[in-house]
Amino acid sequence: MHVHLVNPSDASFGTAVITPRWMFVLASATPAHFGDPTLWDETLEHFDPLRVQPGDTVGIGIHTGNALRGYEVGRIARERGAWVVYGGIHATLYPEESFERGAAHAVVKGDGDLIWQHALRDCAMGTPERLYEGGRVDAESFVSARWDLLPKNKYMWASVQTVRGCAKHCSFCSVWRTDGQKPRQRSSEKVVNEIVELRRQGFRFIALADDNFYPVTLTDLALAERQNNPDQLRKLKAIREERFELMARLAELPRDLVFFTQITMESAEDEEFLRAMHKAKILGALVGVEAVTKEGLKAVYKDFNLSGENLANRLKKFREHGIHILGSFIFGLPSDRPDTFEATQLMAKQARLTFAQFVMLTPFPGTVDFERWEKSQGSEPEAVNGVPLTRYWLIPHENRPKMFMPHPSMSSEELRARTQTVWDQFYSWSAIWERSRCTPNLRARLAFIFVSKLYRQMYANTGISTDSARRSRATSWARLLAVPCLKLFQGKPMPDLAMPEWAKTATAGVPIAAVDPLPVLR
Ligand code: B12
Ligand code: SF4
Repeated sequence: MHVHLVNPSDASFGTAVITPRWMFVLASATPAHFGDPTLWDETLEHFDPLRVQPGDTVGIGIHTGNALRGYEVGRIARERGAWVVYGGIHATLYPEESFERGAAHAVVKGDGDLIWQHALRDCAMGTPERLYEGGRVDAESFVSARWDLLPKNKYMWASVQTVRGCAKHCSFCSVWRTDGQKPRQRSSEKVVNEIVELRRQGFRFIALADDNFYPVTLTDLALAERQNNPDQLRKLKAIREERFELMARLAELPRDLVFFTQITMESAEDEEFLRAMHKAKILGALVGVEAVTKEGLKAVYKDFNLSGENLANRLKKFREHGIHILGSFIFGLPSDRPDTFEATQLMAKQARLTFAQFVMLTPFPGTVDFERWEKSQGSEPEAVNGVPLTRYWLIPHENRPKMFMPHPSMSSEELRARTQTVWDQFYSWSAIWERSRCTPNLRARLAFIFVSKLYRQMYANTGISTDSARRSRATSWARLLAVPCLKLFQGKPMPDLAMPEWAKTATAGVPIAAVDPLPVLR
């Protein structure tokens, strides 16, 4: 039985920005006797059904945005006689859909690290179960990725996870419900092992695919102290210490590495943490700013963010410590008014954000927003092509509405057009040129300009544009831009880079095929 893993995508760019980590983790979780799985990342090229033989297993990872294409791949694979297994956040939330729409034989819910080998064993025996509960795996059992299976010269950034889970509870986000509110931190040995392996291959830029890199805030510590709760305080301090230990170890790695993570804004008040981040070469972070007004923040349960002048000052703190921010903003909140768009654009400028994304409020399954919205649609929601709006991800892209939650004063088209204008303003040539001053040399400046344009093409035009001609033009542009970007991000491979002495003893980086925790299954 041969194993195939498919990361579905409608648009293939030939080159991708970030490695889809789950594929390389599941490849590692595939027992050795099945051989190396074939990896199909459709953001690079489409899955070729002719390579699938009867009796093979095809594992498909879906999030809400690519579920429809994933189901198509599943149906094709089943027609070829393969066992079809789904996993990923969307399959976890809607397992039945994979059977109804995607011709699934089985669905894995939750983390695939440990359960995947059971599913494969059962497929090989011709008796897959319907559902496998992967649950939330302990941090020590997270499987390290198989970077030896990476296709050459295809990805700009690799992705390594350091922590899963987030203690917050934002209304538009499912992470705290699916990954849990308790941070599960990987050991620094395992993280560093993966990074060394990637740097050997020539990767200089690595995204830390974390839910929230700052799991314990100064406020959390102060609260535990005020509540006179020594147990809690000790636990929180231990988590914080582990973060510092990881950052100290990242700091020892080659100087040309650059890391990027996702973090909450509260970290900006923690100067010790910011200094450690900079030393660790974590030079970029996505910060969910979401809204620039108090009302907007309240609406998304993100009151821990600041608004107004304080917001700009806090965000500037990152820049003062040499950390570049990709600010993420949401448009379409009930409190938004026509002047919110301009105010947001100005704030992004004032706060010296290096990059920004402006997304339209989307009710993602598994979130508080989704539940509220689904309820508000009643038992007979409006339908498009026979698909209820509350299952919008099943509506083909060309007919799928761009906004789902009606705004009290602006039409969907007005919101979309205003959002597009903000993207256009933030990523105009003159604005990019101005921001590119932050780079140290000409090569870096060029990289900055290319990446800014690429980011805009990939996310703004393909994401929020309703017009299919514009979408396909944007895809062609993104394809063209991606090639020079890739070259600018690559470093010279360092095949002889040594693993730090302290990390050598760990089994990190060794695929599960070699350290199978359940050898009895072989
Ligand atoms: C890093 C990250 C990104 C990065 C990198 C994405 C990439 N190409 O890898 C960036 C910043 C680019 C990004 C962008 C976006 N992201 Co994102 N991202 C994440 C994050 C934080 C971690 C993903 C990750 O790599 N995890 C590590 C791997 C190992 O874990 P995993 O993917 O969960 O896989 C495990 C299991 O799910 C399972 N599994 C997965 N697939 C399969 C398949 C099979 C067959 C099996 C058996 C098991 C299995 O096993 C794996 C190992 O345990 C997640 C949050 C999260 N906790 O999932 C959000 C998340 C996936 N993103 C999300 C969203 C919404 C987006 C955006 C749409 C945001 C936006 N508005 O622009 C874009 C979409 C981009 C795209 N088209 O993919 C949502 C998805 C919600 C949903 N219901 O679909 C999440 C869950 C966060 C959230 N806010 O709720 N993202
Ligand atoms: S949006 Fe960020 S801070 Fe909020 S719950 Fe999700 S991961 Fe945590």
